[in-house]
Amino acid sequence: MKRTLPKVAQEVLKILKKDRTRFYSTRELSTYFDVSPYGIHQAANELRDWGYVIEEGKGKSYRLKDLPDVLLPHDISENLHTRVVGKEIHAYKALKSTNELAYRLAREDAPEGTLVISDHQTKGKGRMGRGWLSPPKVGLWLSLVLRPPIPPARAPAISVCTGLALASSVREMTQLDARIKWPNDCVIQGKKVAGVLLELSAELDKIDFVILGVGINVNQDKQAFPKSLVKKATSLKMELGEEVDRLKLLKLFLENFEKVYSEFLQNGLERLRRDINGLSSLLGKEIKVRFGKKTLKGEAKDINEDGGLIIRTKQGEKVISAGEVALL
Ligand code: BT5
Repeated sequence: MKRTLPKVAQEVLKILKKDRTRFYSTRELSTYFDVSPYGIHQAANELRDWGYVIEEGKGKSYRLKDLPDVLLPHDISENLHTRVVGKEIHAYKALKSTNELAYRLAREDAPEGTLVISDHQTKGKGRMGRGWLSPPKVGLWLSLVLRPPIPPARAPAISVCTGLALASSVREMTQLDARIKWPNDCVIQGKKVAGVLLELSAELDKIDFVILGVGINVNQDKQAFPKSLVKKATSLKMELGEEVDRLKLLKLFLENFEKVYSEFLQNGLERLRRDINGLSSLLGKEIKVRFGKKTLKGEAKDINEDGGLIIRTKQGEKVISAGEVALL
């Protein structure tokens, strides 16, 4: 069920957030806007229902003691410095897959930048029918509706741009050495901390919309990963040794993504390429790429205008637009 916090409760919350050490009396709260003391009482209860810890003091006064450990639309949009991304937010406690819902919303004309986010995914999707583990409260599982005016062949560039926004956001927030692993991963010391899934609705020469799915492992402990993933996957908490604020990271990512995406729409990858290559985990390394039933070996050289990987092989330079990469 889509959730929105009623307006009065949102206003009360804003005031309580200003100073979390003090109690605000009902009288004081009701002078900020035209609401009866009973309305304030109701708003406090509403906030409690959403997981905010509201303490009641003497003479019907209220203090915000703690925030809920879930991502709520009004918290996401507060001080979010974007023009388009995240202007419409659909936040859920649990969904099968944020990509799936975003796809439906896009078909119903959801605007560019619409954000779908869920605390938990019961059937998170990876590429090519694979799954994506998305346990509750420890990650960022989100999708954005995009409507880029580019031909479908250039769509992989969006995946690489997202990798740049992911790696930069993680670096900025944690100082960890997060890198872009072409085509759709963000890795730390070779372990996957985030993945990107692009789903397209397009005609031959024109994209109708792109659903950009992003999963970031934030606060999982090692036990959250099955044995098969322990060597391949990691979370920011596991790398940093402490929890990371999911809300802060989400906003940073949305802001960084918007910057990178608008630069891409204006000038393609021309100027972004240097940053992308600078943060690549593959560049200059000997790699093996599997795509379809083929395998190619060589040195990762560069990315091209469409986000394809340029590899120097014994047979000369080759470009591939998607595949699985391993270091040799
Ligand atoms: C991806 O696929 O990396 C794309 C992941 C996209 C997930 C987001 S979450 C929000 C949005 N809604 C969705 O339903 N999906 C998107 P791929 O490169 O195919 O990697 C999938 C493989 O990574 C799996 O087969 C596992 O081996 C591994 N894996 C699964 N869950 C993982 C996790 N949480 N962290 C790291 N690796 C994982």
